[in-house]
Amino acid sequence: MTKRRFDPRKIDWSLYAILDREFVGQRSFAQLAEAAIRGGAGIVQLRDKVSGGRDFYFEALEVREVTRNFGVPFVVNDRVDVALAVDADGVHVGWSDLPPDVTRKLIGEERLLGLSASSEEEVTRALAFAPDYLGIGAMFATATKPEYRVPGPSLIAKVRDRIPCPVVGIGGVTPENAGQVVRAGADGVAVISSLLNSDDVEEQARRLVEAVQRARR
Ligand code: TZP
Ligand code: MG
Repeated sequence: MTKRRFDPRKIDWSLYAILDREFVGQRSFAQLAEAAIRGGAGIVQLRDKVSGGRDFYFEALEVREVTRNFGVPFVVNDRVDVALAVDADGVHVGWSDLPPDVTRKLIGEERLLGLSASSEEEVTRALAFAPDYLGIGAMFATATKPEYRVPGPSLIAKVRDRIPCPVVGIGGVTPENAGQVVRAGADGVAVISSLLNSDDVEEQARRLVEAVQRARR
């Protein structure tokens, strides 16, 4: 594990901020990344399901600069090529992206590999690839990914003991329900809409972080 630039055990997983293209509006990626980090996000992901490689690359460069200035790890969703092009600190792949072992081969040992799971079977499948962290969801029904299964926080409670890496709960998480996710055994929460739909992303990040930390005590 010490081969990674960012040791997964030392990352603050409380709030894993996901900057999704479709929620940016008139704001810039750089502005949102900075607000999320100032509010306490310990890791930042860029997610773009609509742009082509060119726009995705320039967005990633923008986020890359901010995360580097703050010393916070930066993960690119889906796209290994974009991650390598901007020298991101990690890649998150799902089950319709490049296979995890192929992704690992391409990104090397110094970058983080994140995987998704939405069932006990997917947890087992993911663990075979020794991911640096797991995103488990959906915790709650969410319009951001409406077709996704909703196993809820109880899935985390069921599988936590056999997962050796950090776990973040994802899907429909808000400051109001984040505590349930942490009490089920998650190290933190990964959030898009509750964070980016706010006019004050920094303050909303703070609310999410506080909810997570309160639940840990
Ligand atoms: N993966 C599982 S649920 C989800 C993703 C990307 C959507 C998370 O977005 P939101 O808006 O925080 O529910
Ligand atoms: Mg994906």
